[in-house]
Amino acid sequence: MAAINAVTDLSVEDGIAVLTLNSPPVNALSAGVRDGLALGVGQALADPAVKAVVLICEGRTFIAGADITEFGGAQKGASLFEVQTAIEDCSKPVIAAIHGTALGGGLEVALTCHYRVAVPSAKCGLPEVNLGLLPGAGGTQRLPRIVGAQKAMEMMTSGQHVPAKQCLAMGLVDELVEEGKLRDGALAFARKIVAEGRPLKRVRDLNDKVEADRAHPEVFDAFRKANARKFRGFLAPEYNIRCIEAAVNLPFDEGLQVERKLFMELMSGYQSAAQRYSFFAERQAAKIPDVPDDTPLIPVETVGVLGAGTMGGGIAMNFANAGIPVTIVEVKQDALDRGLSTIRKNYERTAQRGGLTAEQVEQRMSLIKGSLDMNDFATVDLVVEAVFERMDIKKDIFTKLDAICKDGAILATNTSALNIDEIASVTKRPEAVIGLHFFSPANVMKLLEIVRADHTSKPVIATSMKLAKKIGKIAALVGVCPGFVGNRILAQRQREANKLVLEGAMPWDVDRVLYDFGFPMGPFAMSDLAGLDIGWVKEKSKGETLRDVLCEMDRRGQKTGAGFYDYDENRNAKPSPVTEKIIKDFIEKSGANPRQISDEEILERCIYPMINEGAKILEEGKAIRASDIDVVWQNGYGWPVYRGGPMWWGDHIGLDKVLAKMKEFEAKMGEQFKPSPLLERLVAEGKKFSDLKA
Ligand code: TC6
Repeated sequence: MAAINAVTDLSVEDGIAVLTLNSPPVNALSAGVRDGLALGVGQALADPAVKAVVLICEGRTFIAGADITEFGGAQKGASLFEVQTAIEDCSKPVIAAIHGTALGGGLEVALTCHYRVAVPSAKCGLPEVNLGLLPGAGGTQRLPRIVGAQKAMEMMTSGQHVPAKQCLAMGLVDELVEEGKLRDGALAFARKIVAEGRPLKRVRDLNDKVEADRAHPEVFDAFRKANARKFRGFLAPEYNIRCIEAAVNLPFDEGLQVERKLFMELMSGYQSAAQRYSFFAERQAAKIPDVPDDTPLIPVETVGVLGAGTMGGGIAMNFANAGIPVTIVEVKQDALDRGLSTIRKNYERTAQRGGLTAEQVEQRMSLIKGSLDMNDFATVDLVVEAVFERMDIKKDIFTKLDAICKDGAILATNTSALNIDEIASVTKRPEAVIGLHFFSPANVMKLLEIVRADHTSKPVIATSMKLAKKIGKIAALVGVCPGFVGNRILAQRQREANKLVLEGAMPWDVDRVLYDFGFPMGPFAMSDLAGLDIGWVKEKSKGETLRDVLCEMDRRGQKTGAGFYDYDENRNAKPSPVTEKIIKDFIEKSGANPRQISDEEILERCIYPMINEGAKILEEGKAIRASDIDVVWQNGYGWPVYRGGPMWWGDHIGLDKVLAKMKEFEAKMGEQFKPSPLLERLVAEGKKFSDLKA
């Protein structure tokens, strides 16, 4: 084998050249990889002994895409376009041999090869949409030529990774080869096509599919309409669709020009910058500066969950989904039965939608065991407590868990607000106590706030972070403070939303502004959905708040057909004249003058205090980095992905602007708008949150 450069080798076996890439971790198309590919194909072409070329990768995957870290920098080495032209125009067949994932630019390179073979476990996809982009290396023009416009739209607007078997059925892959024997299989395939004298198959020349699609222009608008809700606010899905329309309606080279123009527009916009940032933010969040990668892990083979309510049940499902047996303990049989039956119903609903087979439902249920006896936690490796949010109850439970659980077991609480140091203080092993704050519905929501208490040990933190990944969560490590990171910031937004309503804005005005910003719903619609009476006690209610009055009138949200909004039988919300009158009475009683509040003020009042609170959290060391706060808000609170997160958004709009407004609000409305010293300092130094080191 001869080295072409540091990341590429070329060897020739029986007339077949094997061009091997080895650029960990994911063989992304860095300058070195592009150079290696261009040179390697050139050498193979020049060697008269070579009859065909196999392109294969070492390590965990085929090329997983362009090197995202290079985006925005000056182009070095061969361009991707040059590489693709060298492959596509090569007069000897080039075969892509795929394992792991062929994604983005990786699949686009494979699409310029004349044939593609893959192992059954491989997957192919064009996930650029998730980075706010489109496949800008001909993918938008080549993919529809193989799979047709409809399938191309589905793949490119979802970014899904399509399993090799389906790729074979669609013609995206020409042959599957035996798992673990990719090299031999690809070489055999290459020999076969040489022996058969098969012609070079250039995807750009295939026109049957796009010509057939040209007769059905209606598919594009139908697709847009069917996905309008999902695509709301995002630019990239629409741009991907426009490129596919171009593939169908224009000659290949003109389609490429449309692709280039739209790609550049997306690449220079803020949405893609935010989405690329988010990609790295999620991965960064897994890294804890003082908990090194080689920190010993505690094996977690069995889990206990205390509480079979909505939260406990959802938490248990996460572990069962990952094949980890769970024991759920409840106090009363009927509560346990109800909890287990809700879990079963959830699984069955997924099965009805085609997400699970009946057998898988039974398999998961068989991993969940119900019990009324906490002593059944004696052998588990981790217990997650998910009961009432009351300190006395939690302390009692942790005293018992400490006595029951084996040495080395992790004792976790799902509290969303209580002081975990105080909970840990009742045990003889505070180092084993940690917060695992799941979000409701816990089997669906991706975020896991992992809360490190004063004495939590490094192995317990490292194990929790690893376990989060295993159960499909995105974890952020935070510190103990009221509401931790997510709810602490939420409280700022909620306070301002409530105040705005008492100054003259209507709940639906506030909701509309936040919805238009990109949140799935505003705070008042959210309260109606969750139920206004959560934490409300009838006997103690004195009609002092808007919520008190609404609850006293039995307007408790969607479930009672009315809350802040009125609801029809299909739960469609309408602004409520009743609520409006209550609000007006409230304002009148307070002696205030209602005023017209602009959408701009609503947005700034809701968002800027969140950014400011994030700065305080950073200052206090309750989050490791600004991007961790953004990970929390994107994955747990519906912050629009294309706006990065509150901290990224602050950087984007300018911290000086945020600071100036906070000062203006502070002067008019007081203390709660006091800018954090960190915000002041960053502005004084001309810096951003992203300049802060973890
Ligand atoms: C594109 O191709 C556009 C083309 C148009 C051209 C004009 N670049 O996710 P993991 C790093 S756009 C640079 O933990 P997994 C990642 O940051 C691209 N780095 O692993 C991490 O680094 P760390 C289209 C990348 O096994 C490490 O690799 N492609 C890239 O759970 C491991 O990553 C995509 O969007 C990259 N492209 O999942 C694919 N990809 O260890 C994006 C990964 O220092 N990648 N890294 O933290 C993925 O979806 C996943 O990484 C995966 C592997 C499925 C490939």
